[in-house]
Amino acid sequence: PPSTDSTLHGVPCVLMRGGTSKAAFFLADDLPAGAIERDRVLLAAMGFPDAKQIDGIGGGNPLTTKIAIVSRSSDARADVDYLFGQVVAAESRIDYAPTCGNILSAVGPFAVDQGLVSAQDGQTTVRIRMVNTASYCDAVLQTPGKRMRYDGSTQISGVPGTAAPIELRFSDILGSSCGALLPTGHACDSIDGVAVTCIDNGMPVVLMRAADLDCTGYESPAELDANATLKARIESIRLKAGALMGLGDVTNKVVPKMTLVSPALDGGTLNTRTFIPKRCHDAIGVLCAVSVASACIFPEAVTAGFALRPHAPLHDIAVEHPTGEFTVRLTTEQATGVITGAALLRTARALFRGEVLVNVDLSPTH
Ligand code: NQM
Repeated sequence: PPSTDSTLHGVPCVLMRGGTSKAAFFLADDLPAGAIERDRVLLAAMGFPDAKQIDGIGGGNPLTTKIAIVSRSSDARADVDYLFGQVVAAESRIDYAPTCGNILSAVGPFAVDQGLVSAQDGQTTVRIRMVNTASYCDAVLQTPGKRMRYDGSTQISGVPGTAAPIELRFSDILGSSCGALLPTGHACDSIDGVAVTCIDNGMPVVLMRAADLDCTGYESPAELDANATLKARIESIRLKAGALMGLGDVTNKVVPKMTLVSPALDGGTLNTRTFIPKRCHDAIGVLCAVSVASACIFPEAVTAGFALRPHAPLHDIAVEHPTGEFTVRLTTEQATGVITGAALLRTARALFRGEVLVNVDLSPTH
């Protein structure tokens, strides 16, 4: 039943783990229609203004301060629309510029659980439109008896235990935010005297060799976060790269992401440390990993010295990160080497369902 308290208003909400991130999921119809009113409700639900989000359900870390808004799609190519929001803690603001591939993995399960799509007996493919970047993903779910199955035997780095596999098959993600896979027109540029690869296969990312920034690339996220000189150098490169990539002034945006690359340690293709963009990720974002993997097919990219993939129709590229590895399967056109698809496995699950209570008035202002 709805809250009876006169100052707290209940909004239906499901907290979901998607891959290595967590988000509050809402049906679009349960939120105010206007963007300003909607964001006021969402920020109150997460617990802003306060970096720890002590008065809300946000997790105090960018990976657990995420929002997903889902609705039936009017697009013939999709079953559901997924709008992602990254809460920017320092500014009590929600950035809708990027999408998020980890949270994307929970969109299919949420859509089935909420009855937005009807499940098949066995497997169900949910066609998702990623509204932020106007791109598409097919999520293949396990649905025996036409019900979402969460348990299974798939293990992903950074998540304890095992769960049912969710296969994400992306299409149309080349240049998702920047308009081109190589938005500067080159596989390598020099910014502040550092060689960089600016790339966007689902997520705008700037790759830099760790050694060029006086790091090994094997430091822990905490060590890197404590290195103020390094972070200032990365932010200076990011602001210039953002403009070169056609993203404009990125001072207040959470893209491009910044990835340090180095040779693999554990049999993978390459090793990474990613800033998202101010704090070091404990693992790596899904679409960030797809973009990093995509750089490995270019002989001019900063990865080429240790992670160049020869011309082939199929590439399994293992991206190592602080808590394990992430394998991205890229398909390329045989003749031209042009990337035609990307696929990977994630797991996800519902954590709780109910109402989040907010102390803002939900009635329309006019
Ligand atoms: O790159 C973190 C995450 C992400 C985003 C971030 C993601 C992606 O791990 O698609 O998944 O880059 O802010 O959830």
